Parts: sequence; structure tokens; C-alpha cells
Amino acid sequence: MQKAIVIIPTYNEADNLPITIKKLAEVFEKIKDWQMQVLVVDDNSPDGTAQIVKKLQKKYPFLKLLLNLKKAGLGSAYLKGMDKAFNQLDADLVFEFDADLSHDPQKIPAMLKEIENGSDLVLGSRYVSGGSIPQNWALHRKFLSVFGNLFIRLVMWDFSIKDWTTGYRAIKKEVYQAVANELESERFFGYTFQIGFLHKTRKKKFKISEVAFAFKDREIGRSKIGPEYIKNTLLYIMKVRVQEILQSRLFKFALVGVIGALVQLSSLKLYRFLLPNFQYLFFSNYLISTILSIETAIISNFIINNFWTFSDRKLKKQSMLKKFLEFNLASGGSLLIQMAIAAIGENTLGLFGLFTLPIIAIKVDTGMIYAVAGILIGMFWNFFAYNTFIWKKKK
Ligand SMILES: Nc1nc2c(ncn2[C@@H]2O[C@H](COP(=O)(O)OP(=O)(O)O)[C@@H](O)[C@H]2O)c(=O)[nH]1
Ligand SMILES: [Mg+2]
Repeated sequence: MQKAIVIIPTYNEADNLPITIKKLAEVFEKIKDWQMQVLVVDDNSPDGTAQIVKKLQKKYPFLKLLLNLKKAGLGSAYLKGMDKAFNQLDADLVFEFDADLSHDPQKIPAMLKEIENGSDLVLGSRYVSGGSIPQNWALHRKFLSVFGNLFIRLVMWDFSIKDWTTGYRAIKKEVYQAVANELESERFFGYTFQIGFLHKTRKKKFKISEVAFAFKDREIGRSKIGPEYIKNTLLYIMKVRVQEILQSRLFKFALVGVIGALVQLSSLKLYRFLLPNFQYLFFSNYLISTILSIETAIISNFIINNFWTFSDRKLKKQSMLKKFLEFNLASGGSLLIQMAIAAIGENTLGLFGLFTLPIIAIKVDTGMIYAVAGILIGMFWNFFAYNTFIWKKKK
């Protein structure tokens, strides 16, 4: 039989714990397919929570205690608890669960079902249909919770998860093993632990699902989540996303494009200076310099893309020349796209002035709009061509 351990981090929860453990025991009675245990991770609470646990252990054999000598925060308590649950107590699954009865223990069987049906991590969720936050919460708390979650979804650009900050979760051993190392190297407070854990789980492509529950306000004791949690959460998600964007292929590609434009402009200047002035038919110093500078930019883009943007798909020496010719074709394609859009724009909508930008006094006309559209669509084509023809995904 598989074993699931409900981890309860506690700090001053002496009055809540007896009720919470009793309610959990009632739910465990009904669970036949899993061996259920509880692991309380107490940070040496001054109110004697640990003594209460020791007393309760006489009545409830499924109850375990992990005592930390000093208060080190929720994330640290969970990491220590999970380490013990998976590595010493032989758990296959853990639950994250609050001591204050905010998390409805009656939902545990439904969350186990989700695991049995193939999920790797199950969220007890307040923001899927059927879930809720307390009616009696003050307006600012409701606002913070609802918009906080919306904001996280937006920044993470991930709308499949509805409750990023929930502290009610079921987590399989495989997930813990895949993300715990990375988490231990970061300092986590409250919600950042939860968001960070979930974010890493998602990046590793584990299956995540949500089970609705009604979050109940704690009746005894005080919440330990203060304003510093909000600040840390904001800093954390911003940091994670900025790093992700900077490391993303699309960002590198765009930056290489900007570098290419600079290379083209500066090498144009250089070639015009180096070449003698001449005019033969329509060949001139300017035309030849322009062609050379375009090719210079193409070469530098090809090299930087190969060693940076697509460094994970670096080309082999023997295919380099063929790929370089294809790269030239792709670049020619985006040039054609730009010219086509300019021609179509001029012949359909036409060329006319739109407005003048204040301060810098640049007149914007439709010609500039066609150029910008051409460059963007041309870039889109380039990115597509690089990905599918030149730096193909390795199988
Ligand atoms: N071990 C440990 N538990 C903590 C710490 N901070 C909070 N907790 C526990 O984590 C759970 C959730 O905390 P709570 O204050 O209710 O947060 P809220 O529900 O978001 O307001 C409760 O069981 C707390 O006792 C901590 O620093 N160490
Ligand atoms: Mg609480």
C-alpha cells in the first residue's frame, strides 16, 4: 500500500492542533487505499505546540513530530518535513496542510483520487469553480488574494493554474526529488516557497491539477503572514521572469537582430570610407558598400546565433556551409517580405502623413508603418526559418 504523509508546519498552534488532528483522524478512517500519517514540523513554538503533539501521539499512533530548534520560516519547515517524510518515513506522497483548519480535510480523498488518476501535484484551489475565500475577509484581503493570483498568472504568463499561492497541496515523491535541490539553494519565505515550488514543477512538465475547496478563516491564533511576504513575493516572481526572458531564445534572437542592425550601419560607414569613389552603370561606391554591409551583418548574425541563440543546437562543421547558404536565403526572404509589404501598402492604402511626434518632431507617415510591419513580419519569418530549417530541433 502507498503511504501519504500530511505535513503540518506549526508556529504557536497549541490550541488548533488537537482539533485539526481529530478532524484528520476522522478523514483517515474513510481512506482505505493509502496508509496515512501526519508529520508536525514545529519551530520550537513558545506556546508549547510540541508538548501538545507529544500528548496527542499517545492517542494517535499515526502522528509524528519533527522539532526544529529555531524558527526558520514556512519554506524551510516544509523542506525539512519533506526530507524526513520521503527519505526516512518512506512516503510516496506528502500533503502540505495548515494547522489552523483553513484547509478542509474532507478534500483529502478527492486529492488522492487525482493522484491515482495520474497527477503529480494536486492543488487545493480557492479559484476554481466550487472553491472560495472567506466571505468575512476584509475587502483589502480579498483584493490582495484575488488580484495577487491574477497578477502572478499574468507575470508568469501561465493561465492554466488558478491558485498559485495555495498552501494546500498533494506532492508526489518524484516531484520533490526533481525540484528540492534547486529549492534548497534559494532562500524562501512563505508564499515564495509555494510559488517557486509550483513554478519549478511546471517547468519540469509534471502533471498538475486542482481540486476546489472553501478556504476557512482561522478562528484561533494569529496569521503569521505579514506585509513582508507580499514584497518578497513580488520581488521573487519578477526576478524569476526577468531571468527567464533574458535566457529565452526569442529574446536572444531579438538582441542578435539589434546587433545585426548596428553591424550593418557601422560596416556601411567603413566600406564607404575604404572603397574608392566610382560609378559604373548603376554600380557605385554606395551600392557596393550597402551590399557588403548587409552580407557582413548576415555573417555576424549567423555566427552569434550559432554560438548563443541556438547554442544547444550548434551546427556541425561539415554542414556549416550549406546552412550558411540557407541562412542567406532566409534573410533574403525577410527582405522580400519587407519589400512586398511596402509595395502592397503603397498601392492599397497609399502614402500619407499621420502625425508628428512631440518633442522629437518626427513626422510619422504610413510609409513608416509599412516599414515597421515589414520588419516585424520579416523577423517572425526569420525566427520560424531558423527554428525549422537551419537550427532544427535535435531528435
Ligand atoms: N514551522 C513553522 N510553521 C510556520 C511558520 N510560519 C507559519 N507557520 C505555519 O504555517 C501554517 C500557515 O500559516 P498562517 O499563519 O496560518 O498563514 P496564512 O494562512 O497564510 O495566514 C500554519 O500552520 C502556521 O503555524 C514558521 O516559521 N515555521
Ligand atoms: Mg492560516
